[in-house]
Amino acid sequence: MRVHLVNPSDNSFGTAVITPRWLFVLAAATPRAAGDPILVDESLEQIVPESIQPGDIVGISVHTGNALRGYQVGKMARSRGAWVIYGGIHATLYPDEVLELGAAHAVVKGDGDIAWGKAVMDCIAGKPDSIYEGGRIDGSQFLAARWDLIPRDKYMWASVQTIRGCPKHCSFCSVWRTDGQQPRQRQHQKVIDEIVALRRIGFRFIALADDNFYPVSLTDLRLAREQNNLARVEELTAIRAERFQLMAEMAKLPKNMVFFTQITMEAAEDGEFLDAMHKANIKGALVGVEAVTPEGLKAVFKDWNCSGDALVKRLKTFREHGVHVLGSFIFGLPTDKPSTFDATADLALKAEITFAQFVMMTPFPGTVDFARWEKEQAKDPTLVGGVPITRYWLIPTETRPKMFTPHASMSSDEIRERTQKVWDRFYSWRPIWQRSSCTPNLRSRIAFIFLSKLYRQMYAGTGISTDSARKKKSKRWARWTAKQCGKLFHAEPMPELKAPEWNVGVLPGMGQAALGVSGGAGLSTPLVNFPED
Ligand code: B12
Ligand code: SF4
Repeated sequence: MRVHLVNPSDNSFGTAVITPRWLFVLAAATPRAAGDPILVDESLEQIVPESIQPGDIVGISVHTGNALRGYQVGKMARSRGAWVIYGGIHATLYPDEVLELGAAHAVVKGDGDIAWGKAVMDCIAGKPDSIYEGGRIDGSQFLAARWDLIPRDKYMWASVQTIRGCPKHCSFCSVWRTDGQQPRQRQHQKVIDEIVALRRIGFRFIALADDNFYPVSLTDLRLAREQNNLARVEELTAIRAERFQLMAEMAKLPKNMVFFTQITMEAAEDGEFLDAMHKANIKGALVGVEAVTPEGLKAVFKDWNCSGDALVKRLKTFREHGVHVLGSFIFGLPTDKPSTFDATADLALKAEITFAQFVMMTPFPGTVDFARWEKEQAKDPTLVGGVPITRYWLIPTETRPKMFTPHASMSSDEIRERTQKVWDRFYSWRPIWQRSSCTPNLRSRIAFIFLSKLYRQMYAGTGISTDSARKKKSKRWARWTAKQCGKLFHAEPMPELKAPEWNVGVLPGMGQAALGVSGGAGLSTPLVNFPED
């Protein structure tokens, strides 16, 4: 009996940009009795059906975008006599759909770190439950990934998680509903140990797979103080102290490491935090700009973001503190007009952000937008090939509409074409060349240019923002570019790199607040500074 973990994808490029972290975390959660799992990431290569034998256990992760491919894999595995178990955000939101359409024996809802082990042992005993409640485990229980199982040459960036959950409540996002609004932080010692393990095997680029790296804003703290809510002030201060402790330890890691995370724009108010990020080698962050007008921001419950010139200033602040921005913009909001597209491109260029993504409004399950849309659709459902449009992920990609929610004044094609033009403008050679001047030498400049073009092409390949005619060509191009980029991202392994010696006696079972209140600093022996290489 073997355990297989499969990350489904219709698009295989042979090389991937970021490791799907869940694969390596679930590998760590796999009971020893089941042996080392076989990891299959279909964004590299498709699964070989003959590798599945009767009695094997197949774990499949599905988010909404890859659910249909996931169900194909599940049906194939079950027909070959395997136990089939699903997990991931989509399975958490639609367990019944997965059981029905994905040929599942079982579904793990929520976090898999603990529940997966039980599901595997139940399969070995021949009696799995149909639902396992993984829940939202505490940050101290997050497992470190099994990086010893990674095919090193296939990925450019590894991924390490430092925090889950987000206190905000944007209307297009499901994170605050599924992962909760209470930030769940991992102790910095565990994060650092994992980073050291990755640097040892030759990863120096690491994405922090966090929902929001800045969970406590200065405004949150001020409000708690004004309300004289001492318990809240203490809790927020503790979370913040732990963030600073993590960044202080990251700053002691080898200087050639590069980290990237996701953060809210509020962080621009907090120069101290941005400086700590810079020192920690967190060189870039995805910032959800979403819209450039006050009406657009209101429409997505994000009116705490800035617009116009104030927005340009905020985005520039990141850069002034040494943190590059990947700005994320949404098109197709009810408030968008034809002029919004050019205005957005102008702003992205004026704000001198390093990368940008322009996504079309997609109602993801579990979001406020989706609930509203589903309610509207219930009155007079739109069907595509017999499938309700509110279950768009079940429509084959060839016939799946590119936009689901009609816009009052623009057709879907118009929005798509205009979005495409914004991508083309932002990623044309001249602005890329200008932006590449932020790099320290020619080699990095070339890497930057390749990465910019790859980023643009990979998005085109996913169908999020392009027409099908460009898709085939861009897929070939992306495959080739990905291979070249892969080489640029390789670093010499550092097997001799020492992990710090933590005073681990106090770690297990420690609550987040307790950890931070004690300052965090007292827990660890200081890390030795590594020489710059
Ligand atoms: C980091 C991240 C990214 C990164 C890296 C992606 C990568 N290759 O890893 C980047 C920035 C590239 C990215 C891109 C996108 N992302 Co993203 N991303 C995340 C984020 C913040 C963390 C994911 C992560 O690695 N977490 C750490 C791992 C360990 O946790 P996990 O995946 O949840 O797995 C745990 C459980 O779910 C469970 N589990 C998972 N799989 C399985 C399988 C089995 C068998 C079992 C038992 C359990 C189990 O156990 C795991 C351990 O507890 C999530 C938010 C979130 N909280 O999930 C969004 C999220 C997954 N992304 C989302 C979206 C929409 C996207 C994009 C489409 C954005 C866009 N508009 O272009 C693209 C699509 C990329 C793609 N094609 O896959 C949505 C998905 C919504 C949905 N319903 O599907 C999320 C949930 C965020 C949101 N706003 O709602 N993303
Ligand atoms: S979009 Fe970002 S800030 Fe908004 S709820 Fe989701 S994770 Fe939080």
